[in-house]
Amino acid sequence: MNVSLIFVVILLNVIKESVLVSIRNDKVLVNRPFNNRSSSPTNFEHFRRKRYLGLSKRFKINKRYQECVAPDDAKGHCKHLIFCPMHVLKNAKNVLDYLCVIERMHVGVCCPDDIALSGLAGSQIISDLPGGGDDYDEKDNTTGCGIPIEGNPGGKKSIGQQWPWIAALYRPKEMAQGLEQQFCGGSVITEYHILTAAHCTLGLTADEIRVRLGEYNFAQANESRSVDHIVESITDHEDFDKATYANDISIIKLRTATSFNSYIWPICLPPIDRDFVNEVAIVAGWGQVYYAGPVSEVLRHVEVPVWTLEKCANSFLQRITDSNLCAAGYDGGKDSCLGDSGGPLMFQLENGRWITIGIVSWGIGCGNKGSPGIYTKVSSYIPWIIKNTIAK
Ligand code: 4AZ
Repeated sequence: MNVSLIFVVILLNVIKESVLVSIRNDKVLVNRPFNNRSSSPTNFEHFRRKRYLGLSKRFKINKRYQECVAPDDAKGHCKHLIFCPMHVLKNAKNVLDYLCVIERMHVGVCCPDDIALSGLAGSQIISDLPGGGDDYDEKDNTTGCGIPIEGNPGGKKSIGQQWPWIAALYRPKEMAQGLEQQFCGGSVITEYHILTAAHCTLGLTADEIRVRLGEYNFAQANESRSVDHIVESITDHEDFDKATYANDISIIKLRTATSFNSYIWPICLPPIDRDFVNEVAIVAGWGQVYYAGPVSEVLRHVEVPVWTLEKCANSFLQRITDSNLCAAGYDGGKDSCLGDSGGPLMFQLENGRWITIGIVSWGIGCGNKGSPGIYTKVSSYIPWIIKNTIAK
């Protein structure tokens, strides 16, 4: 072994060590529900049994915003999605024509005035929870998307309940030499829908993918209460470009609705007006623990700062657009990797709710200093997500 060979071996070990920490299991972040719910409507009797997807606590105000033209040229007002019956959208030829923006922050829908008066009616995005049971406190109306409910009564949340919106996409055993091969991640956004990356699902049919929810350790049977779901349909973004990975977003619809509990819970979609540059987000997944290394049996996560688009674009020859987010440790080592694709880049809002701001898309290697992970920016795709989930 000559001197240069020894040098190469040492260098390889240094690189390996630094990327090994790419996704670690840190302590749980402050994750307490926000309890000031003064703006919540309390006069809906059935409200307590419903969980819904929203963009922040304010989306619950059943208020008429700006005037607009609703489907069939009806006079309407912009309203939060949960307050407009979804058949209004389903009947519209082009759903996107009837979306509107509320206070520069939320995506709403132009709801006809004559049917928008009845209050909480948009049932399709209200997710029913199992009534009663260990995991669900009937009296608890302080949680919704992005705020996991506590685990066992009187007990602490287990590590498998830390990120209950994370979905694992895997190849069914019979199609993968008898082994369940997890190949991508995703996030639960409604009881039927998983948000993931188009490059994860492209070219695969529904029966070639299974979705496991509530999983933590793939190698251990009973440490969480995981549930396997059959896929009903896959909707890749129509403009996904497999050469550039532009519009790397896809929705998986489950054949049967999932039940929400302390292991399975939806994450919120982000507000559209906020840019998360310089904030610290978290990416989680079962992907490779270093570039070209083994995948992880347990769900790992790591904190990653969100880079400015300029700094990010300067790091790549490829085009980085404002529908992308870039995130990674500035010194390398903290990053997502192969197998984490499709999973969420998560951020906790000041009100305690977790939102998904990015979808793991691509990168050059993993954890290399100066080369962050590239994410699909979820806030750029809210109308597309609505069109392909609740309005479909
Ligand atoms: C991948 O190919 C991949 N370091 C995902 C994330 C990153 C690189 C590659 C980011 O799935």
